[in-house]
Parts: sequence; structure tokens; C-alpha cells
Amino acid sequence: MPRLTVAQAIVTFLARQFSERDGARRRLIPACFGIFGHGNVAGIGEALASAEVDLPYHLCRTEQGMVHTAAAYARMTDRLSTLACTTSIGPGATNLVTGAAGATINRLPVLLLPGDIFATRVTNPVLQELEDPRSYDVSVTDALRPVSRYWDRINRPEQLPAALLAAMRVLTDPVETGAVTLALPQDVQAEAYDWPAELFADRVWHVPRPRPDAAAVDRAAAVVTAARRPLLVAGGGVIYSGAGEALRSFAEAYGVPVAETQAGKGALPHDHPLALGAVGVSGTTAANEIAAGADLVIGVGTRYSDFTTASGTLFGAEARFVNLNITGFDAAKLSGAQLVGDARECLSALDAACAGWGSEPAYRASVTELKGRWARVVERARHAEPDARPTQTAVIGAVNDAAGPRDVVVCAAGSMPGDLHRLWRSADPKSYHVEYGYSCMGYEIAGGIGVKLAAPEREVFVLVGDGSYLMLPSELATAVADGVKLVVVLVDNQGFASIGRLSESVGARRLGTAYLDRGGAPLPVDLGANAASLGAELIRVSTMNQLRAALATAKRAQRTTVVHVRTDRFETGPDGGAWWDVPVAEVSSTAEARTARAGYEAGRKDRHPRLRPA
Ligand SMILES: Cc1ncc(C[n+]2csc(CCOP(=O)(O)OP(=O)(O)O)c2C)c(N)n1
Ligand SMILES: [Mg+2]
Repeated sequence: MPRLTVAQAIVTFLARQFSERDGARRRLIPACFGIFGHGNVAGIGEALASAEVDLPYHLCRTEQGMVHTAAAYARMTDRLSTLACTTSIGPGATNLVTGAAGATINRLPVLLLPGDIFATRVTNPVLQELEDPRSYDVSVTDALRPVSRYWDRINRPEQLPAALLAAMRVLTDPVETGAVTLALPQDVQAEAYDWPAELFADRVWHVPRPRPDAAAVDRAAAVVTAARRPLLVAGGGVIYSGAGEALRSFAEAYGVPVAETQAGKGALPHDHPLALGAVGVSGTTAANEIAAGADLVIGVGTRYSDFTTASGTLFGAEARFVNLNITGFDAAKLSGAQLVGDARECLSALDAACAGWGSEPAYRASVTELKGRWARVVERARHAEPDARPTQTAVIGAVNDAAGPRDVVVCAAGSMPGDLHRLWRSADPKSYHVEYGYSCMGYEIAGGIGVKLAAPEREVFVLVGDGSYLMLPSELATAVADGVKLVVVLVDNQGFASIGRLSESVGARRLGTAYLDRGGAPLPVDLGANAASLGAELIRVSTMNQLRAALATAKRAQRTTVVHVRTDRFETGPDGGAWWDVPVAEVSSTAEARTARAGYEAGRKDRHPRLRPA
């Protein structure tokens, strides 16, 4: 019976957890990120410092950032691995909430170990304790409950073994996964206990590939083989399952074009004849026109967010849906026929049941024609003269040209995710990493660290807007300290191109969407100097030639390099023509808002309720 503190038991246990899928085994939690304070330094801090097991510690600069790092790490490893995150009590713990919500929404495992107030309560209120007069049982870590897929507070050592096992089960279950929180009262962390030795045995968590129900396959195949103009929509589930090959062979066997969500981009190489690219609000005209005329949508591993469905307006009123998903929750969306299971298994089961079927030849011809037309739009958008000031779409083209086929682009919020979704040419399923479930400003650099840690052999290009950069530049210092090499392209348009445009379109007059002084003049803010002050190499560019040279230098460099480029907030890239539901003021004193409202009412007429039984 090893006698260890609760914190020592946690550290020892975590170092001995493995995940396994398809026979490949890896560490489930290979490292711990954190920031110490009085709520964890004597517990988890002492345990990590004294541990005889292998659990390297990384000091991050913000708790939110480290959760993004852990989520990005999990995404890059197809959810087979993640990082632990330790914090103090109080603000350190609540800083986790945004990152946790992002992880849970993106269905990515992260393990959060916030400190908590004394279980014994003998010295309460302690520093940073929330006092709730209705109950001494309430703490700020309760704020993590709704954003966690498993949440527990360890008030006694005896509770720990069951909680640890439940936490690992949820992290490794593709149906349930998301943020997992074990709140650790600071006194309990330091308490010793005689643990059963088996708690610390190596434990392998098998990640299953559930096969779909046979009758469900027959029902789905009946819907599929009745269609003439089918469309595959590939979501993140295709990539996590490694189902790209199964997707390609299904698409080729039956002549089904493939459109991709943000999380699914890269499922099929961009130059495949059936690859229509991005779908939905941030989609291409090719995918969106095909989507509008499709009589069948086969959604694979997609959550069907409003960006994918164009807020319910993209697919035709008569379209039918067949949904292949690991969760029944997602498979049931849009009244689709449901195939619940692993994406790869579901695709091959459906493939076997559809023999002899195929899409119409005229439809296939229209796919080729629309794809060719969009390719010319991309070519124009990516082009800028060598001496010209770069446009945002030309920046994206230049970064894409500089990146090797296996290198990774990382982005999350602002106007770039839409341009990237439409314009980026992905050759590899792990090369496109845009966090668009939560679209969280501040994810970019922190997420880039997680990507690079998970795939050190790949160059990581972080595209970050000035607004996003200002929210979380601090993780640059973490990248520098830990020697995690990133190429950060800071696209500085002095404000919010995205929300500025949206504001104008809803009649809100671009209020508060530019970084200007009270008199409307540009600010003396130098983000490049800020990046250099955090330890990054800095290259400033003002022409396309300089940008291309800077990217080549940054790629060769050993150190994290920031390429600072100024662009124009008012420029826009090409658009796929889809609608997005952002409700506009029903009454207003301004003509702009009244006009916008009329447009809004017209747009929402195309929304279909999708209630027809599958
Ligand atoms: C944490 C957070 N706060 C607010 C938003 C809403 N929002 C989305 S994009 C955006 C502006 C982003 O600015 P920037 O990074 O400069 O990108 P740009 O729009 O200029 O391309 C805002 C405020 C968000 N997505 N995340
Ligand atoms: Mg900006």
C-alpha cells in the first residue's frame, strides 16, 4: 500500500495511463502544463517536483492559453492523447472556463486540475474564496461544471480512485469526450493516504471503433440508393477516425462529391476531382451550389453547425439526410437517417450496402465545371504583384505556398478563418487546424504550441489577426521559453475586419470595430515591437516580395518568428454566397438598420425546418 499524498497519487497515476487504437499505444497524458499559486504549489507542485515518474512540467503564461494548447494537442493526435492543466484556486481556476468550453464544443479531451478551497473549511474564507451565504459548498470551480463532460471535486482521498478512472474513461470515449475537471481542494491535495497498489499499474484505455447497427445500414442504404444528386459533407469526425481513405473510396465508387466543414477540411486532398472544398457560410461557390441542388446529403462526423448549414438555408427543401456519426446526438440532427458508429466503419458498411448505385453523369459533370470555376477565383484572390502591399487573401496564398504539404496552418477567429476555409489548399488531413467550434480569439498562438508539441516534425504557421493577438500574446513567451518553434504571421488591420463588416451589414455602423483613438486617428501601438519584447524574432514586411522572403527565413529559423504585415480592414475576399442568421433589430431609428432588417427577413424565408421523418 504506497503511502502518497493525493497530489502525488494523481501525478503517479497520470504517468501510467495509455491509450490504444488499432493496436497503436501511446501515453494518454504525456505532460502537464500549469501555473502555480497557493492552491496547487504545495500539492500538485510538490508532487511534480518529487515525482519519480515521467510527467514533464511546462510553465504557461495564462490558464486559458494552456487549455487551448491541450485541446490543440488533442486535435493533432486525433483525440488519442492530451495534456493535464494544473491551476491554483480562484482566478487561476476560473481562467480555465473559456478554454474548457472551447474544448468541449470541439469535442476534444483536456484534463483540468484546478485547485479548490479547503475541504475542511477550518480557515475559510481563504484568499480568493467565493463566499456564498446560501452554502459553504459553493466554489468558483462550479463554473466549470457546464463546460465539462465530467466534473468532480475530491473532498476525501477515498474518492480519488473512482474519479480518476471516470476521468480517463470520458477523456478516451469519443462519444463523451471534452473537458474533464477534477477540482482539488488545497488541503486534500497535501493529505497522505495508503493507496491500493493496483491504482498505479499501467492502464491502457482502448479507443473503440464501434460498428453501425446492421438494420440501420440497410435503412441508410435505401435512402442513399434512391438519390441521384448526392453530396458528402465531411466533418472533423472523418479526420479523428482516420477515415479519409474510406471517404475517398466511397466518393470514387459512386461519384459523390465531397464538401468540407472547418474541422473536416483536408479530409480529401484539395486537388481530388471530387473535392468541392469548403461548404456553408465560409464555403466555396462550388460546394454551395452543389449543396443547394443535392437531393441527398451524407454527413460524416459533422455537428451541422450553422456555418455548415448556412443557418438552415443551404440545402434544398427536398434534400434528405443520412448522418454517420459516433454520437447519436449528432447523427439524429436534421431528421436524418442515423448511422451511429466510427466514421471509417460506418463508411465501409455503407459502401458495401450501396453496390450498383451511382450519381447521375450530368451531376458529375456539373461538379467538374463548378470546381474549375472556383479554382480560377482562388487563383485571382491569392495573387498580388511582387511590389504591392499584401492583401489578406494574398497573405494566405503566400503562407500556403511557403508551407510544405505536411506543415500546419493554425487560426481561430476573425475574418481569416473564412478566407482560409475557402482559399487554403490542404494536401494532408492534419495540415489545416482552424478552431471554429468556439472561434475563440486568443486560441491561435496557444493552439500553435499544442500543434507543434504534438507534431514537432511539421512547421507550424500561426495566422493571427491583431484583435486575436492582443487577447493572448503572452503565450509567445511560453513558446520562446520552451523552444517550441512557431512561424506567427500577424495580420494587422488595426481592428476587426470581420465584425466591422458584420456590423455594417446589420446596421450597427461599424461601432467599436476599429482600433483608433477617440479622435479617429490610428494608434501608436506597435504589435511587432510587442512580439519582439516577448522574445520572438521579428520581421516586418510591407510588400509581397518581402513577405515571401520573410516566410522563407522564418521557416528556416530555429526560433519562433513573428512576421508582422499590415493589411486593409476594408478589403474583402471572394465569397460563397451563403446566408448566416444574425438577427437584425426589428425596429430602429436608423435607415441602415431598417434596410438590413428587410434583407434579414428575406434571408430567413429560405430556412427549412427539417422535420420530415427519415
Ligand atoms: C474571445 C472572443 N471575443 C469576441 C469574439 C467576437 N469576435 C469574432 S472575430 C472578432 C474580431 C477579430 O479581430 P482580428 O483578430 O483583428 O481579426 P479580423 O476580423 O480583423 O480579421 C471578434 C471581436 C470572439 N470570437 N472571441
Ligand atoms: Mg484585425
